[in-house]
Amino acid sequence: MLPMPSLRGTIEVERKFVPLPGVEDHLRALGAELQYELVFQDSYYDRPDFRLTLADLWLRRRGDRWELKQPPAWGARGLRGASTQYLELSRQDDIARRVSEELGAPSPLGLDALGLQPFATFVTHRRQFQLPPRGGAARGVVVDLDTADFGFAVGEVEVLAETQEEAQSALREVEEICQELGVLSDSPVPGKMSTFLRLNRPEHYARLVEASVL
Ligand code: V4E
Repeated sequence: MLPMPSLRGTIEVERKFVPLPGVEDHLRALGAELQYELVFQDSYYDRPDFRLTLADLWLRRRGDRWELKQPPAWGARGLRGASTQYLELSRQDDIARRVSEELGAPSPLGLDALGLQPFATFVTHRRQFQLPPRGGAARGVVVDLDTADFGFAVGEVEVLAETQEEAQSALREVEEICQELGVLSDSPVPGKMSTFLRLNRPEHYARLVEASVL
């Protein structure tokens, strides 16, 4: 595995689950509190040959900001069984640099000049819960309950980490919370994006499954 160049971001360690009725009561019983309720639109972008997503790079526009998720180290995958870890970049200059590099374009090129096209747009209604920090951890665990406008609901347990070492303990914490919530499934639970692609972009979906990205 190659060392990670200096991209500034946070590692999001997460596990998706199927939100069954009563999940909010269960969360509150574990001490979780509703932090906010929010509606937002995401548009995901790629080249027509799916070059970014085939490299497990997820570029989206949320509101007026670009965001990018990529595996935390070059050459790694963002998956560990049913849990995932991705480096989230939110600095607009880092995102343009990383995407330009992946596309072999001279850097820094603006994202508007890279021939990118939106391949998925959907609106999410999110209820975000926060669990208190445990065992001396600096950050609490966040649980998102999402409903997308194409009729799909998913839950996510997530912990943010700054380093790979922190990400390892975050993985354990995420799995522990899923266990306590009774939602620890052995196999990965599909998220909004993979469901959107399966329903609306079957060719793109098939390419990503074939390449073991989804
Ligand atoms: C990383 C990724 C995709 C991008 C969407 O990421 P996700 O965290 O599912 O979206 P969302 O809206 O919850 O973002 P947040 O607000 O938490 O930042 S689409 C596919 N992947 C990779 C991936 C994968 N291969 N398998 C699983 C189970 N999840 C994600």
